[in-house]
Amino acid sequence: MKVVQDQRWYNVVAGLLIVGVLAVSGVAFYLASISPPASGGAASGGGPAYVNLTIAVNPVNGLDQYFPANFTVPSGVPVVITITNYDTGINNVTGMPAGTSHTFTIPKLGISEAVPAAIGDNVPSVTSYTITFPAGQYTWLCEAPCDPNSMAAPGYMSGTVSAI
Ligand SMILES: [Cu+2]
Repeated sequence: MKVVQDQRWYNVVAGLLIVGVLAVSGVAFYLASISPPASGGAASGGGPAYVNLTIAVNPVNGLDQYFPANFTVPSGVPVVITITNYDTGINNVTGMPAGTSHTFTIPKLGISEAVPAAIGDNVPSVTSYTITFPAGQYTWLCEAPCDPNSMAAPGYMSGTVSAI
């Protein structure tokens, strides 16, 4: 009888440990997803460079935000910009496909790319675009009417790309 009780106790402890590990790894995944590298690595030999941007809700103030909004890329080589979007909101943008959530627009280069809405809660859309930047500073912005407060605050739905 006592042995059976002990076994149950061990099962409960093992279950709690598993739940704890899952919770910790879930938080770690979330933090990793909202903290991508600040810039892509410059490729040697003129190959592509890579930048990862994440659109998510700012955990402090609840605003939609690009992470990071300001970043540096190598100039004169293709830069693969991958945008992971956790926002399920759809915003109608003239000239963009249905289901567009945000845009990544660089007026100076005449570039405007659609970012599709997330597929579901915690199931992001992932979209990549390749852009070659001449050396210089470029303002980017989101043209979707996604959140007036985000759009009014630099660093949320607008920022600067420095191509060096
Ligand atoms: Cu936006």
